[in-house]
Amino acid sequence: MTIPASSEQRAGDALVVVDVQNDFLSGGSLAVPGGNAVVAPLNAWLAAFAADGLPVIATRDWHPPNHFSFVAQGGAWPSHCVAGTAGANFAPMLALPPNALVISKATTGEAEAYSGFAGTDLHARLQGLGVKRLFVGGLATDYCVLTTVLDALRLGYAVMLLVDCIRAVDMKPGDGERAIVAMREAGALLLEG
Ligand code: VGL
Ligand code: ZN
Repeated sequence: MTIPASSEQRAGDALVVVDVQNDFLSGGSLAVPGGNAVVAPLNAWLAAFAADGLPVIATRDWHPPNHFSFVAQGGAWPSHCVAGTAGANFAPMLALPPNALVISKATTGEAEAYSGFAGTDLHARLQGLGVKRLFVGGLATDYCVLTTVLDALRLGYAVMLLVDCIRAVDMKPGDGERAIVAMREAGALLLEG
């Protein structure tokens, strides 16, 4: 069951844009298949949240050059989203408002943080803003979106998953679909558009 996009944002909502960074887009070092396709629908949500003066959060992978998740350190991923490099920049076409709250994660050598809540002050910041419900889109469905959504639900937020605004790595075929099922079963509502 997917809710049509006519469900509107309201006071107490925030939009969370997960890791829409150059390295996860086409030509990037860890390009997510179809990743570029999230930008246009996310821009529509960004415009809607901005028009209503509602908070926008942008998370970013922000790794040191020797992050332990990189192949050179024995990890699983090619080097990606190294802090301060072009690959770590938000996609230039992503229309983030100037007052977007940027949350950097996995910023030290030995810590992984797929979730925007892991090792960050995101929860405290949202509480300070009186946020109760999160609209979540971005990359990648089966890693950072999945873990961010599951953490949010555990922390007591309602979550609207923007299914047109996410794409999966699909290291194993079906990972993205399984992640969506897991988020839905944990309590996320799926929202089109
Ligand atoms: C991510 C793999 C490694 C993500 C981050 O943003 O989903 N995936 N680091
Ligand atoms: Zn990473």
